[in-house]
Amino acid sequence: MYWEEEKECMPREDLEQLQLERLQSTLYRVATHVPFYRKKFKEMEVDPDGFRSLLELRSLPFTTKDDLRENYPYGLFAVPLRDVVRVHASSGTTGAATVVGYTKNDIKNWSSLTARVLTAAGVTKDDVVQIAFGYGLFTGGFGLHYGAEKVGASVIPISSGNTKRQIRIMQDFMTTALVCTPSYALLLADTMIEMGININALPLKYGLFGGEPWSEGMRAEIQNKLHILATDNYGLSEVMGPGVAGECRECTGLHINEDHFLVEIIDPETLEPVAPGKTGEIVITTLTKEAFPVIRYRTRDLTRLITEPCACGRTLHRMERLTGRTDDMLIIKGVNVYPTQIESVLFEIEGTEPHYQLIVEREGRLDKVTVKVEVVESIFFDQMKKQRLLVEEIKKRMATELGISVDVKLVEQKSLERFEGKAKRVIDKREL
Ligand code: DLL
Repeated sequence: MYWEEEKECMPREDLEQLQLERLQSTLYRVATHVPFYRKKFKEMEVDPDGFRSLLELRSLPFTTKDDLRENYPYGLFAVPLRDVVRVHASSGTTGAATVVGYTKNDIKNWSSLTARVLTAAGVTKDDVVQIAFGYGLFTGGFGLHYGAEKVGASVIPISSGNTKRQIRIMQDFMTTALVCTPSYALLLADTMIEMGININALPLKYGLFGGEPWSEGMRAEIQNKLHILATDNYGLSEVMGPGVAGECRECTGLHINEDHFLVEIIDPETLEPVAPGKTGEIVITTLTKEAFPVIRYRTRDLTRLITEPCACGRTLHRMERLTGRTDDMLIIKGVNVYPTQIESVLFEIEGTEPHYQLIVEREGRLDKVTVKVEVVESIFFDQMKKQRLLVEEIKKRMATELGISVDVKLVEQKSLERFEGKAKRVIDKREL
């Protein structure tokens, strides 16, 4: 049930002591080997040798995606390249790629952490794990692959894409755990339904999904269609990749691997910590990374911390499923909303399909959003009246539940683009 019980269930006091010691050695490492941090520490008068308490974390500088880009490709590495055994990169949607490296030891830790995430979701050595994340510079495929092997499961490194082949392999190789993005899981499910496959007869038991935002509604949809337990896992290449946090079978938030990552939740405007339990940007400091340590990395991801004990027995704090990213936020007639909130409302409305797209345009200083949503066949080809009622209902729910007014366009089933990796739900036509 646990991969590393002694770490995952550590008394908080011991964990905090371990975090402090690991932070001290990380600070020493970056101050000695990374000119970028040495300079920053000097400017901010940080004495890495005099760091005595986790409360002093706030005196340390932040690291941003721009800092990574400015030091492209290897400028922030803390070891010589000869000690780096693996390089990954995140393409991102804008700007230069960011490059990250791993020593042998980093790969060992990474494997243990993805093994934790897989174990927490229920995966054991008796499972057949189909990894439908891309293998390559993206961290998803390789990251979870090494963890699944460490668990001792039989791993199918199929990588992403080729949906029909994924399904055939899933049937023939008797896959019990599927690992991919939630949107791809849904595409696989819909394709199987379309092909008339009896999903109930498949041995599939678990789905571990991550890499992109999704909602509770989407979880329910995937669980119902695939007859599995679907858990959420989170990570980002800049701090490691998958394995930063993952849900246990209670599905009440993602346990953060706090013995390797120190997290803070800050207000992205004031950069001060938010009140306990409040939502803000998660900022992560790596505690064990050798090749590519980062100090107070601004993830831009929004979540809140759950510190109450979890029924599973892990003492690691949890983060709530991500609400969105600070850079995804839409301001619609003055109201701040995230695409995931729109998704949650759509999922509750009868007659709509779980496929949608948000078209964002700018009118003056505000965003105008058109929600394109696929509807069930009976409505699409039915009388205008039913369609009108559905449009009205979506508009009304968006207004009452999110306080926003949107335009709604009903579209035919399968008319919106499907994705094999991360879904792109927002089409941004603004010229910012
Ligand atoms: O997506 C790492 C990963 C791979 C995580 C596979 C989980 C599974 P990047 O490509 O660097 O790394 O993208 C990281 O994706 O900052 C979030 O905005 C988003 N993201 C990742 N996991 C989740 C999740 C990988 N569970 C960025 N829920 C992050 C919501 C997620 N968003």
